[in-house]
Amino acid sequence: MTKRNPDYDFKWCPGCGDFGVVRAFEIALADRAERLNEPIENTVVVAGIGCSGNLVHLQDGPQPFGIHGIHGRSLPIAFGVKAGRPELNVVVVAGDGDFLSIGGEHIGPQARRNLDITAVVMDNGIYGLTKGQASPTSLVGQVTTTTPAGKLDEPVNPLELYLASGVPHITSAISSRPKDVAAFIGAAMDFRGFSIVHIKSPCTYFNDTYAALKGDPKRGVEPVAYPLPDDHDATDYMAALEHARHGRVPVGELYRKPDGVPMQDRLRAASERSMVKERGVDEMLAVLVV
Ligand SMILES: Cc1ncc(C[n+]2csc(CCOP(=O)(O)OP(=O)(O)O)c2C)c(N)n1
Ligand SMILES: [Mg+2]
Repeated sequence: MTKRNPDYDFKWCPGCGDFGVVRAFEIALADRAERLNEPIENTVVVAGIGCSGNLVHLQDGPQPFGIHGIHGRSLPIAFGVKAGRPELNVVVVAGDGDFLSIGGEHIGPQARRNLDITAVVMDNGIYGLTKGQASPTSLVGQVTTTTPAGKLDEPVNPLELYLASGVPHITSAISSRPKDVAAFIGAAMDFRGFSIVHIKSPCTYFNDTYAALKGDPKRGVEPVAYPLPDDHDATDYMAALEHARHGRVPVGELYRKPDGVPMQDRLRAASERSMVKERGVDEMLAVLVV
Protein backbone atom coordinates (compact mmCIF):
# COMPACT_ATOMS: atom_id res chain seq x y z
CA MET A 1 0.00 0.00 0.00
CA THR A 2 1.41 3.43 -0.84
CA LYS A 3 0.59 6.94 0.34
CA ARG A 4 -0.69 7.63 -3.18
CA ASN A 5 -3.02 4.65 -3.25
CA PRO A 6 -4.13 4.15 0.38
CA ASP A 7 -7.30 2.33 -0.67
CA TYR A 8 -5.43 -0.32 -2.56
CA ASP A 9 -4.90 -3.15 -0.14
CA PHE A 10 -2.20 -5.19 -1.76
CA LYS A 11 1.16 -6.14 -0.34
CA TRP A 12 4.22 -7.85 -1.75
CA CYS A 13 5.97 -10.43 0.45
CA PRO A 14 9.10 -9.32 2.35
CA GLY A 15 12.17 -9.66 0.14
CA CYS A 16 10.21 -9.86 -3.14
CA GLY A 17 12.47 -9.02 -6.06
CA ASP A 18 9.76 -6.76 -7.47
CA PHE A 19 10.59 -4.13 -4.79
CA GLY A 20 13.88 -3.58 -6.62
CA VAL A 21 12.01 -3.19 -9.90
CA VAL A 22 9.46 -0.68 -8.60
CA ARG A 23 12.28 1.40 -7.11
CA ALA A 24 14.18 1.21 -10.40
CA PHE A 25 11.09 2.25 -12.32
CA GLU A 26 10.49 5.23 -10.02
CA ILE A 27 14.09 6.37 -10.54
CA ALA A 28 13.85 5.88 -14.32
CA LEU A 29 10.59 7.85 -14.57
CA ALA A 30 11.88 10.74 -12.44
CA ASP A 31 15.08 10.86 -14.47
CA ARG A 32 13.17 10.81 -17.76
CA ALA A 33 10.86 13.60 -16.57
CA GLU A 34 13.86 15.75 -15.73
CA ARG A 35 15.94 14.91 -18.81
CA LEU A 36 13.15 15.46 -21.33
CA ASN A 37 11.26 18.06 -19.34
CA GLU A 38 8.23 15.83 -19.69
CA PRO A 39 5.44 15.46 -17.12
CA ILE A 40 5.28 12.00 -15.52
CA GLU A 41 1.64 11.80 -16.65
CA ASN A 42 2.99 11.51 -20.20
CA THR A 43 3.78 7.92 -19.29
CA VAL A 44 1.06 5.26 -19.30
CA VAL A 45 1.75 2.02 -17.46
CA VAL A 46 -0.21 -0.97 -18.76
CA ALA A 47 -0.08 -3.70 -16.13
CA GLY A 48 -0.57 -7.41 -16.50
CA ILE A 49 -2.27 -9.52 -13.84
CA GLY A 50 0.03 -10.96 -11.19
CA CYS A 51 2.12 -9.75 -8.25
CA SER A 52 4.29 -8.02 -10.86
CA GLY A 53 1.39 -6.14 -12.43
CA ASN A 54 0.52 -4.68 -9.04
CA LEU A 55 3.62 -2.54 -9.46
CA VAL A 56 1.32 0.02 -11.06
CA HIS A 57 -0.44 0.53 -7.68
CA LEU A 58 2.66 0.39 -5.52
CA GLN A 59 4.64 3.27 -6.93
CA ASP A 60 5.54 6.17 -4.69
CA GLY A 61 5.92 9.74 -5.85
CA PRO A 62 4.26 11.41 -8.83
CA GLN A 63 2.08 8.91 -10.64
CA PRO A 64 1.99 8.03 -14.33
CA PHE A 65 -1.35 6.99 -15.78
CA GLY A 66 -2.09 3.33 -15.11
CA ILE A 67 -4.27 0.70 -16.75
CA HIS A 68 -4.55 -2.60 -14.94
CA GLY A 69 -5.67 -4.77 -17.83
CA ILE A 70 -6.55 -8.42 -18.15
CA HIS A 71 -4.25 -11.40 -17.77
CA GLY A 72 -1.93 -11.81 -20.75
CA ARG A 73 -3.27 -8.91 -22.77
CA SER A 74 -0.95 -6.11 -21.74
CA LEU A 75 0.61 -5.88 -25.22
CA PRO A 76 -2.69 -5.52 -27.15
CA ILE A 77 -3.82 -2.84 -24.67
CA ALA A 78 -0.49 -1.04 -25.04
CA PHE A 79 -0.90 -1.30 -28.82
CA GLY A 80 -4.26 0.43 -28.58
CA VAL A 81 -2.94 3.21 -26.35
CA LYS A 82 0.11 3.86 -28.53
CA ALA A 83 -1.82 3.73 -31.80
CA GLY A 84 -4.34 6.26 -30.47
CA ARG A 85 -1.91 8.53 -28.64
CA PRO A 86 1.54 8.15 -30.24
CA GLU A 87 3.00 11.00 -28.18
CA LEU A 88 2.65 9.02 -24.94
CA ASN A 89 5.42 6.93 -23.39
CA VAL A 90 3.81 3.52 -22.96
CA VAL A 91 5.30 0.96 -20.56
CA VAL A 92 4.04 -2.59 -19.95
CA VAL A 93 4.77 -4.21 -16.58
CA ALA A 94 4.11 -7.95 -16.49
CA GLY A 95 5.18 -11.28 -15.02
CA ASP A 96 6.65 -14.35 -16.70
CA GLY A 97 3.26 -16.09 -16.66
CA ASP A 98 1.39 -13.09 -17.98
CA PHE A 99 3.91 -12.18 -20.68
CA LEU A 100 5.23 -15.59 -21.80
CA SER A 101 2.35 -17.99 -21.18
CA ILE A 102 -1.16 -16.62 -21.76
CA GLY A 103 0.29 -13.48 -23.39
CA GLY A 104 3.10 -15.20 -25.29
CA GLU A 105 1.36 -15.13 -28.66
CA HIS A 106 1.42 -11.31 -28.72
CA ILE A 107 5.21 -10.94 -28.64
CA GLY A 108 5.85 -11.93 -32.28
CA PRO A 109 3.18 -9.71 -33.87
CA GLN A 110 4.19 -6.66 -31.83
CA ALA A 111 7.86 -7.27 -32.59
CA ARG A 112 7.12 -7.44 -36.34
CA ARG A 113 5.06 -4.28 -36.00
CA ASN A 114 7.86 -2.73 -33.94
CA LEU A 115 5.36 -1.28 -31.50
CA ASP A 116 7.12 1.66 -29.88
CA ILE A 117 6.72 0.72 -26.22
CA THR A 118 8.82 -0.69 -23.37
CA ALA A 119 7.93 -3.97 -21.66
CA VAL A 120 9.35 -4.54 -18.18
CA VAL A 121 9.03 -8.26 -17.49
CA MET A 122 9.47 -9.51 -13.93
CA ASP A 123 10.48 -13.15 -14.17
CA ASN A 124 10.23 -15.05 -10.89
CA GLY A 125 9.88 -18.44 -12.59
CA ILE A 126 6.49 -19.07 -10.99
CA TYR A 127 2.88 -17.87 -10.84
CA GLY A 128 3.32 -15.85 -7.66
CA LEU A 129 -0.06 -14.20 -7.14
CA THR A 130 -2.03 -17.43 -7.53
CA LYS A 131 0.30 -19.17 -5.09
CA GLY A 132 2.96 -21.12 -6.84
CA GLN A 133 1.89 -22.85 -10.05
CA ALA A 134 4.54 -23.66 -12.66
CA SER A 135 5.22 -20.92 -15.20
CA PRO A 136 6.89 -21.12 -18.62
CA THR A 137 10.25 -20.28 -17.01
CA SER A 138 9.98 -22.80 -14.14
CA LEU A 139 12.71 -25.40 -14.57
CA VAL A 140 12.23 -28.99 -15.65
CA GLY A 141 11.82 -31.14 -12.54
CA GLN A 142 10.77 -28.15 -10.44
CA VAL A 143 8.20 -29.03 -7.76
CA THR A 144 5.31 -26.55 -7.73
CA THR A 145 1.66 -26.75 -6.73
CA THR A 146 0.72 -27.85 -10.28
CA THR A 147 3.76 -30.12 -10.72
CA PRO A 148 3.99 -32.00 -7.39
CA ALA A 149 6.19 -34.68 -8.97
CA GLY A 150 8.36 -32.16 -10.83
CA LYS A 151 7.70 -30.12 -13.97
CA LEU A 152 7.80 -32.25 -17.11
CA ASP A 153 8.35 -29.70 -19.85
CA GLU A 154 11.47 -27.72 -20.64
CA PRO A 155 11.43 -24.02 -19.71
CA VAL A 156 11.19 -21.32 -22.36
CA ASN A 157 14.34 -19.25 -22.81
CA PRO A 158 12.88 -15.71 -22.87
CA LEU A 159 15.93 -13.97 -24.32
CA GLU A 160 16.21 -16.48 -27.14
CA LEU A 161 12.47 -16.20 -27.78
CA TYR A 162 12.67 -12.38 -28.00
CA LEU A 163 15.64 -12.56 -30.37
CA ALA A 164 13.95 -15.13 -32.60
CA SER A 165 10.72 -13.10 -32.60
CA GLY A 166 12.55 -10.03 -33.91
CA VAL A 167 12.32 -7.82 -30.82
CA PRO A 168 14.71 -5.01 -31.76
CA HIS A 169 15.89 -4.00 -28.27
CA ILE A 170 16.48 -6.50 -25.47
CA THR A 171 18.04 -5.97 -22.05
CA SER A 172 18.57 -8.63 -19.42
CA ALA A 173 18.77 -7.73 -15.73
CA ILE A 174 18.44 -8.86 -12.12
CA SER A 175 16.21 -7.05 -9.63
CA SER A 176 18.80 -6.73 -6.86
CA ARG A 177 20.61 -3.90 -8.70
CA PRO A 178 17.89 -1.17 -8.83
CA LYS A 179 20.21 1.61 -10.05
CA ASP A 180 21.40 -0.54 -12.96
CA VAL A 181 17.82 -1.59 -13.70
CA ALA A 182 16.75 2.08 -13.64
CA ALA A 183 19.39 2.89 -16.27
CA PHE A 184 18.26 -0.09 -18.37
CA ILE A 185 14.59 0.96 -18.20
CA GLY A 186 15.54 4.58 -19.01
CA ALA A 187 17.50 3.50 -22.11
CA ALA A 188 14.67 1.16 -23.15
CA MET A 189 12.12 4.00 -22.89
CA ASP A 190 14.42 6.18 -25.02
CA PHE A 191 14.68 3.49 -27.73
CA ARG A 192 12.37 4.15 -30.69
CA GLY A 193 10.73 0.77 -31.14
CA PHE A 194 9.78 -2.34 -29.19
CA SER A 195 12.01 -2.71 -26.16
CA ILE A 196 11.98 -5.45 -23.54
CA VAL A 197 13.78 -5.33 -20.19
CA HIS A 198 13.66 -8.89 -18.86
CA ILE A 199 14.42 -8.93 -15.14
CA LYS A 200 15.04 -11.99 -12.99
CA SER A 201 13.07 -11.05 -9.88
CA PRO A 202 13.01 -13.82 -7.25
CA CYS A 203 9.84 -14.85 -5.41
CA THR A 204 11.02 -15.40 -1.83
CA TYR A 205 7.95 -17.47 -1.02
CA PHE A 206 7.52 -19.87 -3.96
CA ASN A 207 10.78 -19.76 -5.92
CA ASP A 208 13.70 -18.16 -4.11
CA THR A 209 16.51 -17.90 -6.64
CA TYR A 210 18.56 -15.18 -4.89
CA ALA A 211 21.34 -17.59 -3.90
CA ALA A 212 21.63 -19.07 -7.38
CA LEU A 213 21.68 -15.65 -9.09
CA LYS A 214 24.30 -14.22 -6.74
CA GLY A 215 26.26 -17.44 -6.19
CA ASP A 216 28.39 -18.17 -3.15
CA PRO A 217 32.01 -17.48 -4.04
CA LYS A 218 33.24 -18.68 -0.60
CA ARG A 219 31.78 -22.12 -1.30
CA GLY A 220 32.92 -22.05 -4.90
CA VAL A 221 29.37 -21.62 -6.27
CA GLU A 222 29.47 -19.50 -9.41
CA PRO A 223 26.69 -16.89 -9.72
CA VAL A 224 24.19 -17.63 -12.48
CA ALA A 225 24.08 -13.89 -13.30
CA TYR A 226 27.11 -12.24 -14.91
CA PRO A 227 27.67 -8.78 -16.44
CA LEU A 228 27.92 -8.68 -20.22
CA PRO A 229 31.56 -8.02 -21.11
CA ASP A 230 32.51 -4.43 -21.97
CA ASP A 231 33.31 -5.45 -25.52
CA HIS A 232 29.89 -7.05 -26.09
CA ASP A 233 28.56 -5.55 -29.32
CA ALA A 234 24.80 -5.25 -28.81
CA THR A 235 24.27 -4.78 -32.56
CA ASP A 236 25.77 -8.24 -33.19
CA TYR A 237 22.78 -10.62 -33.33
CA MET A 238 24.87 -13.79 -33.17
CA ALA A 239 26.84 -12.53 -30.16
CA ALA A 240 23.54 -11.72 -28.42
CA LEU A 241 22.20 -15.18 -29.26
CA GLU A 242 25.28 -16.81 -27.83
CA HIS A 243 24.87 -14.99 -24.51
CA ALA A 244 21.15 -15.80 -24.51
CA ARG A 245 21.75 -19.50 -25.07
CA HIS A 246 24.48 -20.59 -22.72
CA GLY A 247 22.24 -21.14 -19.72
CA ARG A 248 23.23 -18.27 -17.45
CA VAL A 249 21.75 -14.80 -16.94
CA PRO A 250 23.62 -12.04 -18.78
CA VAL A 251 23.19 -8.58 -17.28
CA GLY A 252 23.18 -5.58 -19.62
CA GLU A 253 22.00 -4.47 -23.06
CA LEU A 254 21.91 -7.74 -24.98
CA TYR A 255 20.66 -6.64 -28.39
CA ARG A 256 19.92 -3.43 -30.26
CA LYS A 257 18.79 -3.37 -33.88
CA PRO A 258 19.97 0.02 -35.04
CA ASP A 259 17.82 0.60 -38.12
CA GLY A 260 14.29 -0.47 -37.18
CA VAL A 261 11.30 1.65 -38.19
CA PRO A 262 8.83 2.04 -35.30
CA MET A 263 5.13 1.38 -35.83
CA GLN A 264 4.24 5.05 -35.44
CA ASP A 265 6.28 6.06 -38.49
CA ARG A 266 4.64 3.41 -40.67
CA LEU A 267 1.21 4.29 -39.33
CA ARG A 268 1.69 7.98 -40.06
CA ALA A 269 2.95 7.28 -43.57
CA ALA A 270 0.05 4.89 -44.26
CA SER A 271 -2.46 7.40 -42.96
CA GLU A 272 -0.99 10.11 -45.21
CA ARG A 273 -1.18 7.74 -48.20
CA SER A 274 -4.74 6.66 -47.48
CA MET A 275 -7.79 8.57 -48.62
CA VAL A 276 -9.34 8.42 -45.14
CA LYS A 277 -9.20 11.79 -43.45
CA GLU A 278 -8.02 11.62 -39.85
CA ARG A 279 -10.74 12.79 -37.48
CA GLY A 280 -10.29 14.35 -34.06
CA VAL A 281 -12.03 13.00 -30.93
CA ASP A 282 -14.72 15.72 -31.05
CA GLU A 283 -15.52 14.94 -34.67
CA MET A 284 -15.80 11.23 -33.92
CA LEU A 285 -18.05 11.80 -30.90
CA ALA A 286 -20.26 14.18 -32.86
CA VAL A 287 -21.19 11.31 -35.19
CA LEU A 288 -22.57 9.37 -32.22
CA VAL A 289 -24.70 12.20 -30.85
CA VAL A 290 -28.19 12.25 -32.37
C1 LIG B 1 -7.72 -15.21 -17.96
C2 LIG B 1 -7.12 -15.46 -16.61
N1 LIG B 1 -6.59 -16.66 -16.34
C3 LIG B 1 -6.03 -16.90 -15.14
C4 LIG B 1 -6.04 -15.94 -14.17
C5 LIG B 1 -5.46 -16.23 -12.82
N2 LIG B 1 -4.14 -15.65 -12.67
C6 LIG B 1 -3.98 -14.44 -12.07
S1 LIG B 1 -2.37 -14.00 -11.95
C7 LIG B 1 -1.89 -15.46 -12.67
C8 LIG B 1 -0.43 -15.80 -12.87
C9 LIG B 1 0.50 -14.71 -12.63
O1 LIG B 1 1.81 -15.15 -12.85
P1 LIG B 1 2.89 -14.16 -13.36
O2 LIG B 1 2.45 -13.48 -14.59
O3 LIG B 1 4.18 -14.92 -13.44
O4 LIG B 1 2.95 -13.03 -12.24
P2 LIG B 1 3.55 -13.08 -10.75
O5 LIG B 1 2.37 -13.15 -9.83
O6 LIG B 1 4.44 -14.26 -10.63
O7 LIG B 1 4.28 -11.78 -10.65
C10 LIG B 1 -2.98 -16.25 -13.00
C11 LIG B 1 -2.87 -17.58 -13.64
C12 LIG B 1 -6.63 -14.69 -14.47
N3 LIG B 1 -6.63 -13.67 -13.59
N4 LIG B 1 -7.17 -14.48 -15.70
MG1 LIG C 1 5.73 -14.96 -12.17
